[in-house]
Amino acid sequence: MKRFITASLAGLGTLMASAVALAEQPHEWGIGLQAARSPIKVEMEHFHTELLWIISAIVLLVMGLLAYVMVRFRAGRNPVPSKVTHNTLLEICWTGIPVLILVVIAIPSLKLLYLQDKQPDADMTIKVTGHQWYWSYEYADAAAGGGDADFGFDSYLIPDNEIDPAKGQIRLLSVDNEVIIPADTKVRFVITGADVIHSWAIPSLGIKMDAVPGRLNEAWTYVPAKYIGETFYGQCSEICGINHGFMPIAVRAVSREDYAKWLEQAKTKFASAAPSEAPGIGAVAQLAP
Ligand SMILES: [Cu+2]
Repeated sequence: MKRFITASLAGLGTLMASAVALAEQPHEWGIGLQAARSPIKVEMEHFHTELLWIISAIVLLVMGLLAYVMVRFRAGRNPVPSKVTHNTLLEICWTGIPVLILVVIAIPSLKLLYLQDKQPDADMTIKVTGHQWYWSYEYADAAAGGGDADFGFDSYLIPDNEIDPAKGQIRLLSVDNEVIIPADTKVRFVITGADVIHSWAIPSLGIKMDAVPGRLNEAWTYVPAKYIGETFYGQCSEICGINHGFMPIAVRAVSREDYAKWLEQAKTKFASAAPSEAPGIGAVAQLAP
């Protein structure tokens, strides 16, 4: 028993340590939501907690009623059952109250959906394209606050045998080219697919948006300055083929100054490496009679 407690405490210690160090990525034994790093995710957490209270209250009420009925109206205690089948007031209540609960849930839910949906005054836009099996990113009006910087790059998983934990790289989550965004900036993402449907999802930013060929979906984020230097990890969240599990997403927030510096380097570094054409669409066109 003593050993068990010691082991549990040690486990808890590691768990808490890892929860601090790895807040913006999945970690072992994690059961809660990933730590919020954007205003949308903060709202999502609130909504989640609110729903949890409502659900718990309903479960307790129904369980209590069932227990009461089973004890109070069992055959031994209630040998002659009542023949009543209708009760107008009761029926109005058990229809009306659930409707009210649904309305109470629907209002914040819709507010949150519209908050996520569009960001009309975004400072910059990044186009995200899902491919089998990697992501490509295009910085169109990438200079925050105006300016022009047209370039793009592909972002691939770092294979297991090249992962370097000393550099903070994480198996199945780290990529060769991270998406760099400035903190304290409204960043709009327009998301599409080149071949099949993928989904661009980053739990800590509260983003999960389908990448559908022939369609531009939208998402946005705003990372407060206190999270500068953090990397937010995500994975493709729509089964898209054999390597669906091997096209992770890594977004890093940097200061506006560092972003400007990175932008200068990136413009030359990625100038020659234009993002790949959509191979899926080309292949289909060739197959057509
Ligand atoms: Cu995918």
